[in-house]
Amino acid sequence: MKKLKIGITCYPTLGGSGVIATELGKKLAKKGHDIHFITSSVPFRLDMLLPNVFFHEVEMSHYPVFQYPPYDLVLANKMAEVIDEERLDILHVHYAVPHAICAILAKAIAKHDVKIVTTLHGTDITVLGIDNGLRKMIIHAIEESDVVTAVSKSLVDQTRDMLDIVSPIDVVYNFVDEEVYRPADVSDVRQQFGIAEDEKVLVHISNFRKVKRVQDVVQVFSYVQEKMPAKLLLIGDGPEYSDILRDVQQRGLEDKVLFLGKRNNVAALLNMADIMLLPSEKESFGLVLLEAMTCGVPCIGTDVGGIPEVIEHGKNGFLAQLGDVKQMADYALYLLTDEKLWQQFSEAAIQHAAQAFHSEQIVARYEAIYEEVLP
Ligand code: GMT
Repeated sequence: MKKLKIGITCYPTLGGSGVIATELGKKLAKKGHDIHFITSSVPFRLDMLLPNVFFHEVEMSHYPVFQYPPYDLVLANKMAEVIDEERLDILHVHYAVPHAICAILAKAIAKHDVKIVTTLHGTDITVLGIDNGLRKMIIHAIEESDVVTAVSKSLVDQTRDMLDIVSPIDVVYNFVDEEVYRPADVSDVRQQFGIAEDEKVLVHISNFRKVKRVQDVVQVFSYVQEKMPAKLLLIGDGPEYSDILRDVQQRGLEDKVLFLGKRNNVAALLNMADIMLLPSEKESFGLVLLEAMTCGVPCIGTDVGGIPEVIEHGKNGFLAQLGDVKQMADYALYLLTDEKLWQQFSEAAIQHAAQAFHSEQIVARYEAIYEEVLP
């Protein structure tokens, strides 16, 4: 394939969409494309040692005349500059609002022609789509992009239902870097974290927003630890943190629940785990599920959004109805009390992740999309 000049805009801080955008940029750079990140800070997983990866900072000045800092306009201006100076072929933006809107504005300003690829990640549709203050803007962003992709079939259906969109939306699933996420012996890490040999480990990773239902994770764990020695790793931080901490204390589980805060590299922590829990109320994909599965950790999630596209119920993990914590605990106990069955699920998880979501396959899919849209 012809080497392309690709601009990428995402939220550079922690979060699945930022991770995907950054990993995609890195993989594309390794395939020889020139990658230009146009973001407010260096994406947290970006390895700036690659010679064909560039970072263009969206710098915000604080003018007292503006009541609100005009981030979107400054971003659009920066995008237009980079499109012209670098003669970008593609501007791949993650999130309809504001990033696709900024890209559309930048394209109108720039002299050089560029194609806009927009990837929807979920929150832009499931939360912002029902906010009438942004609805028309999101529809415009989707309709005016040259190509729109979404990270699951469920997200495509939701986008169509909620926003009456008829233009095509391609499903391109998420992926992980298999060199980082893979099964590994981490007995030394288990020791460092004070996990005894006979203890089972449950793990949950999220940004502790209400939709993640971390309180359900704690309830599931509470049932499980009554039946066997176990620890729960809670990785991440966010608005629900204090309530969850209080809940854990009220249940007397402080010694068994480890709050690990935000972590950049979670592969070693995942490799300590026996089960991943994701009882979300909204989830367009659930990248942490794939991270866990690639390490051979079976997952239990809710039958919500894109989760059933990732977990195969009864094969490599389990799906339960939203809020059915007893069922989730029963599934966990079922797996944790049968070593042979757990092993079978673990292998099936690794296999499914490699077959359905391998990075090579997904990156090639994005390249094909870029090629199709270019003149
Ligand atoms: O889940 C979040 O709150 C973060 C959000 C983001 O923007 O990173 O995640 C969304 O995008 C991820 C990457 O595609 C998906 O794996 C998550 O499922 C999706 N979150 C929701 O749909 C709530």
